[in-house]
This record gives sequence, C-alpha cells and structure tokens, in this order.
Amino acid sequence: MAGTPKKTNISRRGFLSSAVAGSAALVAGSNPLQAANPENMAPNVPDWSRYLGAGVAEQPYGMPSEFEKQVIRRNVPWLTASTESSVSFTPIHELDGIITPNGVCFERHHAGIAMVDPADHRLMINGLVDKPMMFTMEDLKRFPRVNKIFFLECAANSGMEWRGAQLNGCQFTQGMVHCVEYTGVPLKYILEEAGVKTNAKWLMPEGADAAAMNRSLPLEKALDDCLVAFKMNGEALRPEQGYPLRLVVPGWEGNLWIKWLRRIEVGDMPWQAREETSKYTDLMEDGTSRRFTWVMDAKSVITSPSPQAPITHKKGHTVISGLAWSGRGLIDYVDITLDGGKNWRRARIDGLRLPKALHRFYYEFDWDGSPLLLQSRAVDETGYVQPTKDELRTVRGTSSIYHNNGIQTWHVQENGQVENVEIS
Ligand SMILES: Nc1nc2c(c(=O)[nH]1)N[C@H]1C(S)=C(S)[C@@H](COP(=O)(O)O)O[C@H]1N2
Ligand SMILES: [Mo]
Repeated sequence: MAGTPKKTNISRRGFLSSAVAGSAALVAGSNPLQAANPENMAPNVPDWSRYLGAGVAEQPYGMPSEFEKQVIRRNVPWLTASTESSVSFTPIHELDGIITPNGVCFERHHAGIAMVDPADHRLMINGLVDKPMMFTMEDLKRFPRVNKIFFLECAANSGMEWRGAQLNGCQFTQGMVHCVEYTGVPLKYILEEAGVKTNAKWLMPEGADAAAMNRSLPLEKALDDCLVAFKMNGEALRPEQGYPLRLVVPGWEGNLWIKWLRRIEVGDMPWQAREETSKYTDLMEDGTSRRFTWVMDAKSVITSPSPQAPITHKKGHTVISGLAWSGRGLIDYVDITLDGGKNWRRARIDGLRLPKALHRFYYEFDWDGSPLLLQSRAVDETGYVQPTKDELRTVRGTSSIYHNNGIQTWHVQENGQVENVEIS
C-alpha cells in the first residue's frame, strides 16, 4: 500500500453535507483571524493593562476565557428525533494533549441526564453472589481506590461516514470520544466483597436513568480492569457523565460504560441473548451480523488542520496534530501522509503514552501552500494497522453504523480551508 503511486479521485457526499450547514455556520466563527485592534498594540497600553481586574472568588467555579466561546460540544439536530435520546460531540479540533476537559466531554444518553442525589444513591449487587449487597457512596469510598486515564468511544462514532464522506468536521466525524482520569474502585474488590458464585459468567450493570439502561458484561472483563468511578479529572463526575457513579470498561465500546450505576446483577448467561435481536450488533454485507464486538479497534484522526480548524497562514511552518487510540492497549506509532497515501512519514507521539488512552501526535513541516490530502494511520502494540474505509467496507459492507475506524482524509485547499473527502 505504502509508496504505491495511484490515481486519486476525491469524493464527497454533498447532499447531506448541506444539512449540517447550520452547524457548520456555527463553526465558521471558530477560526477567524481577527483583525487586531491597533489600540491594543505596542507602544499603546492595551485595554487589559489599564484597570484592575476581577478579584478572587468572583467566579467561585472558574470558566474558560470569554475568547474561547467556540470550544463547545455540538450536536447535529437532524441526527436524532429528540435531544434526550441523542448525542453531542467533543470539540476535538480545539483541544490538545490527551485529557478532555470535563465540560466538553461528548454526551450520549438514551433518556436524558438523570439528576441523582448521592445521599439517596445506592449500588446493589445481586444474583449469583454469596451475599447480595447494597452500598452507599460513602461505603464505596472506603474501598482502596485507583486513578486511571482511559478513552471512552461510542461504538457509533464515525457511523455516519460508512457510505461516504459526509459531516464536515472531526468534531462530528470522530468526536464521540473523550479521555479523562477516573478515580474509582476496581470492580473486582466490590465483587469479592459480595462473593461471586463459581457458576457466574456474566454481569448485568444497570443505570438509574429513565432508560434503566443495562448491558451484558463478561465477568472476566469485570475482574480484569473495570472500575466503579466517582471522579473524573479530580472532581465529581458531571451529571451528564453519570454522577455520582459510572462503570468504566477500558478499551471497550461506550454503551457498556453504564452511567448513574445503581445495580449489578451477576448471572450465568448474557442478558442480551434472551432478546431476539441485540442492539449494538454490526450488520454485514451478507446479512449476517457481528455480535459482542466490544473492543474498540485502533483509530486515529488529524484534529488540526481539519474542516473546523483550517490553516490560517499562507505557507511555511505548519503543525499537524491529531489523536490516536486503541482498545487493545498502546499505540505503537502513527504515520501521516500529505499526499493521499503516496508517501508516509512517522508522526511524533508526545506526552503520556498509556494503554487504552488517547495518544497525542504531531507532525511539523513546511507547507508550500499547495493542496494536501492529509491522512493519519495508527498501528497499535498488537501490530493491528488502522484500515482504510474501503478495506473496512470490503469486509463489513455499508449497512453498519458501528465500529467505523477507517482512515480519515482531509483535503486542504490552497486557501487553507479543509474538507472531509474520500479518495479512491
Ligand atoms: N445509564 C446509562 N448509561 C449509559 C448510556 C445511557 O443512555 N444510560 N449511554 C451509553 C452510551 S451508548 C455511551 S457511548 C456512553 C457515553 O458516555 P458519555 O455520555 O460520558 O460520553 O454512555 C453509556 N452509558
Ligand atoms: Mo454509545
């Protein structure tokens, strides 16, 4: 694949891209090269140096600078019928490093955000256990706790792109992912306390939202690295992320990470097996489906430049930045191409490198101002290589929604504007 010269056709599904024009308009304001106000430039004294600023505690809970208003979650209204069963997207094109700030973590709810009073919240463990148990939040905080950084990706991330390039911005095409530091109790400790019976094989964690969302989780995974978490990035979970308690299922698809966690039933078979069809199965080209596709395969995306983060200079020093992650552990390396896959160069992974967490990569180059076809390709520590979208379609067809980890292409134009395209 690498180094094979090929004719490049660029394609883009125009008909739906106009449907997001509304959100794109919102985004357009996000990268203005604002004309500088001469009054604020040397040798003048700028506005902000002439007066005393706000005192301490004027904002008891701090907020970002007013000049960062564009760094927000966004949704695509036509995607879902209601906002309670919907999704918002992380503004990954505006972030750096690997940690997602709490206020901009994407949200996915099936019945809106439950507002849970922690004093009244309980975690119940029942089913195939020696002693069914009921824990208060205070009880849970008496177990030894750990701190771990993990990404969470919805299985439907990039799901709109199966049939072709559609949404114009990585916030929309790859933004159903976030990565925070969780503080919580290894689920193993809690299960040990209740005493799991020897015939137990599956757990059914359940949420306290109106959807009472539940999932089947193999006991083996629960005992391996799952957490029952109450903090994210040092502070209490946000209501939209499951306050006061959520399940953390490292490297596995987001729908298993039950929020507002209120109960874990221990059983000997998967609960979804009792239903005729399961949600979160992947429909294949031949009509068969893949079930229990829990692990999130290696994926990467260039977050800047990207459609919402165009290049604002004419040429010269240019920084490409992006994210890579794998549900199987570490990212080994990321390659990037400027010419649609003819030549690949090694990107530089910078900052923390942790298994099942986002990795931040950079590639610095001198842009000559000519159009680019940017792609990134991640390889994880198991040797798994992120596939092209066409490679994925050959195996999985186009009827899927879930698990689209194909290589993203950005077409950078001479004016620095960037478009979501596909090449073949
Ligand atoms: N109780 C409950 N837990 C839930 C959901 C839900 O609707 N209810 N949505 C799931 C899905 S599909 C995903 S992708 C993740 C999203 O987590 P986030 O909102 O923190 O991004 O939560 C999961 N846990
Ligand atoms: Mo999800």
